[in-house]
Amino acid sequence: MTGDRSDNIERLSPNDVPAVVNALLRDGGVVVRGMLTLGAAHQVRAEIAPHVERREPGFGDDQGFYGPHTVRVQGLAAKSLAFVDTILLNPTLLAIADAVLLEHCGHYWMSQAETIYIRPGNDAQPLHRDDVNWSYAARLGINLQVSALFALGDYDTAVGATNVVLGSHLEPYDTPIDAMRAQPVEMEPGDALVYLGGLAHGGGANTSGDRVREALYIGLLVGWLTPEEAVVHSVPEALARTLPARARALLGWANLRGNVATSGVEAATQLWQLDRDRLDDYRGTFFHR
Ligand SMILES: O=C(O)CCC(=O)C(=O)O
Repeated sequence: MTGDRSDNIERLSPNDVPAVVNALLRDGGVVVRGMLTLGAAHQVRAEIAPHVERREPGFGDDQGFYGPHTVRVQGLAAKSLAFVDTILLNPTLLAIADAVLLEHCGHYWMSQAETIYIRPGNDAQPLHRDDVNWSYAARLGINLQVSALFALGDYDTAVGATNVVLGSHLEPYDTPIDAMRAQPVEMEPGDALVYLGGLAHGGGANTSGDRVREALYIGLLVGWLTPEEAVVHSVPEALARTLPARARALLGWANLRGNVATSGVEAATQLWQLDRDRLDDYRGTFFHR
């Protein structure tokens, strides 16, 4: 499927998390080969397929950025248990996020997860840094978000492989992006492009004529910033009760400790609470109040 690769992005095994983190911090993005098994990629794809079929391509008025021929489905935890088991709780992804984000927060949570299925005829997306969503915080010059784009199917240049500008995460977040330095990152199904919120990137143009680029995006964000997707509203209480505690917490059904524990007081702080009850105690008084 993929031909000669002209990019120079590191391609590493999910079993060597320290090497992945090292490449991520150095280059801003890294490919983790086989981060999902092929079986898991097929399962996730199959479970979300009916939702993708029902969804119109495009996204509100902002067609240029989100793509008039791109299908984006969110609320994935309520649509696919395979998504929860193999992507949200992916042990490699969480180990990377622990290493990168816990330096700056007590907890992180999911900012957004969505399909990004780029159909033929969609132009390349403008290059951008995701951290622009949190521009005040981006000025701090710390890592706010770890994201991954999982290849569920074809991910070559003709279908719109993601363009990245390696090293751009080291520049201030509002530095103009040099498109001449962008390179497409081709992947095999099951591979993931893991990248920092400061990396300039964008979906590629789909010039294939007859193939769809099927990617699944997930972003993990420091717990003191507001997620991009209103995640907790898409996970009903009945479902939240059945999920593993870690999944519940990542989806906003748990209290957050915003700060790194630098003192006893900060360690005790509890954000995202209701009437001082613990949101993560599903046997407690929070539900059905
Ligand atoms: O589809 C891609 O490869 C990147 C998508 C992206 O960066 C976005 O939609 O913000």
